[in-house]
This record gives sequence, structure tokens and C-alpha cells, in this order.
Amino acid sequence: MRASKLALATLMAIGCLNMVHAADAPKIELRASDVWDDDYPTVRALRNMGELLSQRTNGRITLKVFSGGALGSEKETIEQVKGGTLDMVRVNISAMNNTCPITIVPALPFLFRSVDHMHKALDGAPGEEILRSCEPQGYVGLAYYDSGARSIYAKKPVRSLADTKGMKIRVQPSDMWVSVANAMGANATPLAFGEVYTALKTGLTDAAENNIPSYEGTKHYEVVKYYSKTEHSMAPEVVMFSAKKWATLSKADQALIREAAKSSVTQNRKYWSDREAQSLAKVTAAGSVIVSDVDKKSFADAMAPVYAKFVTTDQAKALVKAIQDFKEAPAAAPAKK
Ligand code: GTR
Repeated sequence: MRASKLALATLMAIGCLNMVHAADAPKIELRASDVWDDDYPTVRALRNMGELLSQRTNGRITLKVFSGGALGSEKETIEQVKGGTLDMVRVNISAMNNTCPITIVPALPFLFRSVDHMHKALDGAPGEEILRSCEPQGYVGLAYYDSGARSIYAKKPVRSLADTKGMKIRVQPSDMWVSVANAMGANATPLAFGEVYTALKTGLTDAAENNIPSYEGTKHYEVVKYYSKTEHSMAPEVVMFSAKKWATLSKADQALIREAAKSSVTQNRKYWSDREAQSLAKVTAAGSVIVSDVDKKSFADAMAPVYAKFVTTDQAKALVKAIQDFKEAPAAAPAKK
């Protein structure tokens, strides 16, 4: 009896100490940026991460999400994160390619065999290594969000490599992406995301490439009608934290932030699959043509120069191999009767 009273008193004392500590710990008001609108799966997931952080710290750590590109383009905001004037950013991983070259790996054409392969490789050791490799450049990688597969959309159908010859294709501002378009025989037009609608409308570019939710969410489907399923890349979205700010946080807070980011991934995957279906329904109802009979092999076979040019370091080679060799977990055996 005496012993259990003592144990209870000790527990209460520890609880009080924790409360004092939590009350003493400074409030942390984090800011994050995303170019997408409030209802896009990435922004919803960031909000989800913020709610988790507030809940788990009784409101001590909060996260304000600036959506719709309010703080600038992807290029501008990743620079702010590096400088420490912004805490966090969600961008497509391709936006990081020139700054932290190892991020080229998951954006490489025809690397992932399926969405499941992509999830398992990114959830596993290769994904973790890439997230942790950008610290010298000023970024702590926290999580990947879904972005499906990217395909080409244009004013005409694209059924094989012959159709992209001479086509002006908008790509993300990344040397690797310029090389991908050139390997397709196209003329690469690197542009910031926000400039693509006008570029398609004015004919500065004939085509662009992206997933269906982006084709729909940007209203590009109003300008170009043919979405051809080349599915040439599954470059994921990524959440990057400022290494400068990170260094000022306690180990416990760093762990809380990492965990909240990881937890938001599950929500994001659900938001993503819902949005893919909704976007597909919306663009087809508006008259877009989804071209499925694409000779993907003709594109995949043309990508050797991209790998030769960008997979050059031992680390990049080892990661590509690890991802290619990555074994998806075998399907669960049927339960014995
Ligand atoms: C989208 C992505 C954006 C942006 C865009 C692009 O899929 O969600 O963050 O990177 O692609 O092509 O610029």
C-alpha cells in the first residue's frame, strides 16, 4: 500500500514537472508554403500535420499554411527556406533538383514500376536516405506526399515518341527535366508552374506534362484537350524544413515535427486517390480526351541519355539500383481455414 502511494506521488511529481516544462517551453509558430489552393491534397495534408502538432503539444507548436503561392513560387520559397526566413515548404521534388541533386533520383523517368513500388521504395531506406541527404544544402526532408504519375497533355494525342518530336513541352525548372523533354525529341520550355496556363494559351508552349489533378486544378484542360497517358515519371511531392530553423529546436520538438509530418502522409494518400478520381471525372465531363493506347516503351527506351547524364555519383547509382531492386512485400498469404 505504502509502495503504491509512493509510486503515485512520484508519477504526480513527474507529471507536474512536465507541465511546468511545457508551460516554460517557448511557443513555436511555424509557417509553411504551398503553391496549391486550400482544397488540394498537399495543402490539406499540411493542415493535418499542423492540427496534429497543436494537439500533441496543447497548442504550443502551431503551423500556419500559406496556400495558393501567397509566399512566392516554388523556386522562391525553397530559397526562403534555405535562408531560414520561412520554416517549411511543400514542393514537387523536381523543384529541389538543381539545389540538392540527389533529389533527381525519385523524379527519374520510368524509375517506379507502379504506385505501390513508389510508395514502398519511398517509405523504405532509399526514400529515407534521400530525405536526409539535403541537410548540407539547408533542408531537412520530412515526408513525401503523393503526386501520381505525370503524363503529357497537348492539342493533339501523343501515342508514341514520334508524336513528341519537335513539340514545345513545358517542363519544371530542372536540368534533369530539360533533358527528359529533349530525349523525347521535344523542345523543352522550363517555366514556373504559375506561368503555364498563359504559355499554353499563347502558344509559347504546345504541351505540358503533369498528373490529372494538376491538369484539372490549373484549368489547363480548358486550353489543351488531349491527355495522353505516357506516365513517364512519378516524381513525388516533398515536405522540406529549414535546416537553419531546425538547429534551433530541441530534439524532442524535432521528433514531434517529424512524427506529425509522417502521420500526415496517410491522410495525404487518401486525399490524393479521392482527388484523382474527382479530377478525372471533371476533365472528361468537360470534353477532355484521355488517350490510353500509348507506346510507353518507345519513351522509356529513349531515356538512357538522361540516366547517363544525371546518375553519375556512387550514391545516385546505388539509390537507383536499390529502388529498381526494391522488392515489394509479398501479398499476404490467405488465412488458413
Ligand atoms: C504539380 C505539383 C506542383 C508543381 C507542378 C509543376 O504536380 O503539385 O507543386 O511542382 O506539378 O509542374 O510545376
